[in-house]
Amino acid sequence: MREGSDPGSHLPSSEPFDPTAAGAGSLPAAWSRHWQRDPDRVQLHDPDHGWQRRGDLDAASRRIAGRLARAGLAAGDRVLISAQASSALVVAHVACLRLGLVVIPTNTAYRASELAHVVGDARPRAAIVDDATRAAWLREADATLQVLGPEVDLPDGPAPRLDAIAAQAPALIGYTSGTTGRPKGAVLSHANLLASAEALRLAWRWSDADRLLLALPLFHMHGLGVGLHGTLHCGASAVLLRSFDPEAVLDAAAAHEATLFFGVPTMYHRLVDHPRASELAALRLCISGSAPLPATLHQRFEAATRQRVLERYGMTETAMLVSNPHDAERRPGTVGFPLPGVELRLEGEPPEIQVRGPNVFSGYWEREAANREAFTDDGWFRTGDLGQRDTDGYLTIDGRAKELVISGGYNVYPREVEDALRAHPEIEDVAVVGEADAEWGERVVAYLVAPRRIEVTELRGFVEGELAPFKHPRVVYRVEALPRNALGKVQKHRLDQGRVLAEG
Ligand code: MCA
Ligand code: AMP
Repeated sequence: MREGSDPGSHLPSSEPFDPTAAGAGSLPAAWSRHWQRDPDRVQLHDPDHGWQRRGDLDAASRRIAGRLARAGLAAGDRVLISAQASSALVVAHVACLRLGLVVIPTNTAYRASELAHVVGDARPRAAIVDDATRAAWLREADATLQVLGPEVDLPDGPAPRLDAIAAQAPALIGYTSGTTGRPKGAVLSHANLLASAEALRLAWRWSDADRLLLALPLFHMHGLGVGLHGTLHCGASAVLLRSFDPEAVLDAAAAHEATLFFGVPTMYHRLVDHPRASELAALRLCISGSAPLPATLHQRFEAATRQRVLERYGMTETAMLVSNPHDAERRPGTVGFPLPGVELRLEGEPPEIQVRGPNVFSGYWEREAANREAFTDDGWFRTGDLGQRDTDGYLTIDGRAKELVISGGYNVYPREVEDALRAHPEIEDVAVVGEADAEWGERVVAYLVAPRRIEVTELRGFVEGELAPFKHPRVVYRVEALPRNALGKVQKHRLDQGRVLAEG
């Protein structure tokens, strides 16, 4: 640890944290200050279109906002966006926020029924998608929905009023945490997202000289709220990759002299053994999150690349919460200290992590009962994660009170998978859990009671129309019965103790 530094504060000695530092109120109002100050600096690179300058993003998003406004969309309307990373997608996203529209980022792997759930719940007026099949599914879900491509191919309109939305207005609805079967929408305001971006700017010493290698999808908080919004907030630049491929990451890092890489642990697992891994030594900072980074992988990665990965912890509902320090020891197996503005407490037995701060969302979209459960009476958000702090104050996440499997950084809600499997005529009883896996962190496993052996391929075929492939069970155990307590509730911690009749 550097002498005199306080690893828990995260702050550079000269700068205090002010959640309203971005000042201008909304995300795009804060970003546009950079666009106006120096429009010629490059901002985003995508493999098809090359570099886009700040001024290009300003002008292109202004034009798309004009089209959306002419098509009748107005502040507060929801727009579902589901597309692979590209500069067109970024322009469309920024245009929506500039008009005060509320973006619903949606996984491109979703199937018809998953999309129909989001459409039915959030009632978007428009959707922006990059694939004809998903476009058709969306039209089936709501015939009145305006379904557009990422280029928003509509007639231009008169210049609308931009960047005028209030800080407290909603910016995103992120679908997550389906303990009741289907995901619910976490509503994040511009102020929530600005507070988080400002905390990260300070804590990670993120400056306009940084260049992020962004191989994460732009439909989750990690790629979108941290990677893209952070880049725009700091006036920095980013290189977008359509998908994650270690070779492409290494090539892009070298070609564009990247300084930052953000990834989920599965990405670090795939990079660490690559023969060119040592090239990553040229980066300024590597950050991991969305799932636990095993301490052994942290150490192997350092040996291969000389990078001490900085692990951090966040949630869709809160954006980023806790981070290892930039200047002091980055302790493997821990997530570090609360970020500037975030208050954290450990409550109950086993201790649950509860949080408060300007980054924390105000509630789920139209879910009063869920909101009462999500917050304590004195206003703290229950994360559902279990944790403890070591004697130096570093937080470790050592379990989950909520039922959740995290596979490759994607959340899978066992209840949703169980509901889909239960529709199978021969499945009498089913329980879905996560099993440790070196590459994915956890993999989805189903325990079935059925009159015959059902192979995993058959099971996957059965849920194909209902569930995105990353939610499919990868292993199936046929068992005599599921262990239940006196109240009839399945005891998931005892599932692996029963007699297995077949495995597939
Ligand atoms: C892909 N597959 C997966 C996953 N991803 N299976 C299980 N879990 C996954 N995460 C399967 C596909 O279904 C397919 O299998 C096969 O892998 C190859 O698909 P492909 O798309 O080529 O996979 P990939 O490109 O290798 O994807 C791996 C990945 C990706 C790059 C690690 O999963 C990924 O981008 N993960 C990041 C997710 C993320 O951004 N999470 C942030 C959430 P088959 O052919 O058999 O169907 S935000 C969050 O958690 C909070 C706020 C936070 O703290 O950040
Ligand atoms: P999501 O609902 O996709 O926002 O996922 C949030 C969840 O991811 C958290 O509640 C944690 O369970 C998990 N998570 C995020 N970052 C980490 C991390 N660094 N270590 C362990 N779990 C994490």
